[in-house]
Amino acid sequence: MQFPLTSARRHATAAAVAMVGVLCGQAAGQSMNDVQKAATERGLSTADLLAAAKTYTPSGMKDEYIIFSSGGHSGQVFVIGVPSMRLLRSIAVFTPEPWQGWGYGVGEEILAAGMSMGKENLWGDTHHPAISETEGEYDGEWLFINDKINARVGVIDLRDFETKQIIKNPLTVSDHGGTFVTPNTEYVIEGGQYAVPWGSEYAPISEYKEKYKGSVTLWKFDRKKGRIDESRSFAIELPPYWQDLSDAGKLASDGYIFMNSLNTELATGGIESGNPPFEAGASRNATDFLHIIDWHKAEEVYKAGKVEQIKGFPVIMLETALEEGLLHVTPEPRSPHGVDVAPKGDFIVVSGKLDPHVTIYSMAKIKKAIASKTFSGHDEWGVPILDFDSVLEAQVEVGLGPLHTQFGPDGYAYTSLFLDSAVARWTMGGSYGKGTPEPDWTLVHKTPVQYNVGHIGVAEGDTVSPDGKYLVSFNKWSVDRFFPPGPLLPQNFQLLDITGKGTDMPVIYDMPIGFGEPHYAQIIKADKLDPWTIYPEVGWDPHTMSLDPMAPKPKMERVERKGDTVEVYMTSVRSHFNPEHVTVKQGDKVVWRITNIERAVDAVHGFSIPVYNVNLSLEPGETAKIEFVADTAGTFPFYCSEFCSALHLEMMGYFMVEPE
Ligand code: K7E
Ligand code: CUA
Repeated sequence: MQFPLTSARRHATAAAVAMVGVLCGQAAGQSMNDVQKAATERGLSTADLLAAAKTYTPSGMKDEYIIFSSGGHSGQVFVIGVPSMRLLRSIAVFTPEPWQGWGYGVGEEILAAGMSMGKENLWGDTHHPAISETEGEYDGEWLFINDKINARVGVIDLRDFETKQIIKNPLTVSDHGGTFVTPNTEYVIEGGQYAVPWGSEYAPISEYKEKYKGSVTLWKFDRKKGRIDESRSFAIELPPYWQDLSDAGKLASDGYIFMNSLNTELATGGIESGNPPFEAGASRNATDFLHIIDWHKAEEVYKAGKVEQIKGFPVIMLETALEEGLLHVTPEPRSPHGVDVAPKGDFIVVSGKLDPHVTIYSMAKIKKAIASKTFSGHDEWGVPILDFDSVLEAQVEVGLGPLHTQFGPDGYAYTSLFLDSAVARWTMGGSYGKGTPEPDWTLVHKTPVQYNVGHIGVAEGDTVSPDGKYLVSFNKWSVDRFFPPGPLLPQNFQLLDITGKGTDMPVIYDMPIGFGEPHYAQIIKADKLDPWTIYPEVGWDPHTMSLDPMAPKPKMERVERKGDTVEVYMTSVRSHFNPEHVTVKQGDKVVWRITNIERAVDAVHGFSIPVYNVNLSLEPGETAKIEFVADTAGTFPFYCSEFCSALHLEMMGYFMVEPE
């Protein structure tokens, strides 16, 4: 039996058949008839087979691109291959995660550094990952991620895909417009979000205008140390709007930060007292303000010491920012969400959630308006408002609920439409014009997605040289797409093939994400990443990224008592720990060092102690140190929690705590 073949699809089918032929390898006894038969039995169309041929990744074949996706309120980052859409790992950042041994014996100090106001916080709400950049290109060395709920930034080393640092913003308690990096990763930008008094101290909401503050923080990244250097970082005070998404300028707009806002109405809510709820109060105005911040200038002002120390952190006060002319705003329609800088830095695209257009600003016109002081007025805080018409380049009607824009290599731009549940393709003008068959600044096509897309990611689509090829639609709802695993449904990542022109941009794969609610993601060419598969030397401490001189080595295993402290020097190798008996007295302090001395790729050992809430993941060469007080007497079989060998169940020992 043949699967249905429309004339329009005949060409595509030939390609599919050819590709499936290659994929099948024409093994003995197989033929294209078998492909047709299997497709018919499963009710697959020609388009389905073509999509399969474009995405099916046989065992051992590697992906061309890698997605780093935020994990939303799982507090983590996900690593996914494209086009296979296979989940390769999650990276624990703000939330303890036992498989990675994050927060169950190691990582506690890093997690603790991010705790707010002396309280334990064991989750995060990750929104915007940023791969480090060199000259506006992803360089694949570092990854940054914000935590919206507690205004924190995580730093992940892409040599081992592990979190090395968590920084708590001392000024504010929520962030959204971050993380974004400047073109050479000089700074990691973190915009505040919901205005609060400095340090999130108490002030009644009736004092909103006087006491509540907006801000943006520029964290200095020290590439050599691989850490944010708090001592060279600073913030800029902004009006108490809710700062929203931001992007760093590049090339034509190098040196600028663009940051949206909402609630320029300064609504303070209070539905319970008969006031308009925030949702109405904060979307009353037809426009909000795009902040345009000259960070080169701000850096000079900071270095000249024109700052105030607030909560021990240097802040360029709003007054100073205005005196120095480093802050301007311009109107943006309506309840803006995404702001995205075009590859050459010459255009800035803003999407207003309640406006069916994307609004495109020209950097050349912005610079001119700043120089000639073409203001349409000043806001309540005296911030000069650049005249909208004098900085506007174009508006393109794309559809309902535009959120985020990414760019292709060929003059197309793509915008997610939350309400339409679609991805719009439209043409750029200016220096990008004529790259496409269609006229400049024109909507070309909308591909429906399922459902309610938030961010989209195009391969390297926010760099100076987008690759195009693939677009991933990070959909918020999945409704009827998958088997419902209870009422909490997965999100849906849909892969689109954008190699075609015009209306040719089909969905070719659905990937359910059954963990957290991702927001932004960046997609990098896999060959730009060069991760380690084993640690460079036996006794490597991933937290310092250096050899630990105290790391246990073979033949130096021992248990040593020093007063009330018992020090354990342990090694693990298939399939035993050495030593296997560790006996202490109740109340002893235990310092347990353990090294995985394996050199084989993937020879990971776990180390878990019951009752004491310990689980480590020790990758080949890794050493770790855990410390605890043996306050509970008993007999505790510890074991290796990774199935590392045939005799893995025998990879155990006894931790015995003698009662007092
Ligand atoms: Cu649109 Cu936090 Cu970037 Cu979600 S944000 S979608
Ligand atoms: Cu080592 Cu199981």
